[in-house]
Amino acid sequence: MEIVLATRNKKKIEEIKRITEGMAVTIFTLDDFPGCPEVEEDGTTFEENAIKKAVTVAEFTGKPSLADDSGLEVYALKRAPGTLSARYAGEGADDRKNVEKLLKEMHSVKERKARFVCCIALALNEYSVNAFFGYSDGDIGMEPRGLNGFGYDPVFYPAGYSKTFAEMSDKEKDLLSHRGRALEELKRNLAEKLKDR
Ligand code: ITT
Repeated sequence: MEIVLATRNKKKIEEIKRITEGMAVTIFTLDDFPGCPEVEEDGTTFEENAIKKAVTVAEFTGKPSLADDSGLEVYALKRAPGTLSARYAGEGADDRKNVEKLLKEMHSVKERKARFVCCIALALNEYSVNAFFGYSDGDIGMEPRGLNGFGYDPVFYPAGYSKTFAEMSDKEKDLLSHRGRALEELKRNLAEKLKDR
C-alpha cells in the first residue's frame, strides 16, 4: 500500500518511518507533492486536527494518507500545552523556546505529572478515515537533559525511568512513546482487517 505522510515535521517522519519499517507500505512525504495545501490546525482535539490533515492530503494526492497530531498535556497546567504544543511559545517558536517556556511556567510547580498524546489518522480517501491513539505517562523534569529526539523529549521522564526520552536510544523511545503505541494500534487494526478478508 502507498501512504503519504501528512506532516512537515522531519523528526515525526523519521520516527514514523522507523516504526513502520517491515510493514508492506511505500512511504511518500509532502516533498513528493509540492503544492499540497497547508492545513490550519484549528481543531480543539488531537483527533480533529489529525483527521483534517489526513483528509486534506488524501484528497489532494489521491493516495491514502497518514497524519499525526500529538502533544504534551501537563496536569498542573490544566493540560496545556496540549494541541498547541508546537506553538506554545508563539507562532514559529522552536523546540528550545517551547521547552524554555514550559520550564518557566512550572518553576514553582511541585506536581509535575504529564502525558504525551498521539492521534494517528489514516485516510484511505476523503470518505474513509480511522483514528488511533497512543499515550505515554511521565513527569516533567527541572531542566533539559539529553540530545536525542525532539520537542519536549529533554524534559520528559517516562513513568518508571530515571532518564528522559532525549537520553534514550531510538528503540527505547519507540517502545514507550505515544507515537509508537498509536502506530501499534494501527498495525493491529490493519492486521485484523486483512484477517477478515
Ligand atoms: P505537523 O502538523 O506538520 O505534523 P507539528 O510539529 O506542527 O507538525 P503537531 O501540531 O502535532 O505537529 O505538534 C506536535 C508538537 O508536540 C511537536 O512540535 C512537539 O513540540 C510536541 N511533541 C509531539 N510528539 C513529541 C515527541 O515524541 N517528543 C517530544 N515532543 C513531541
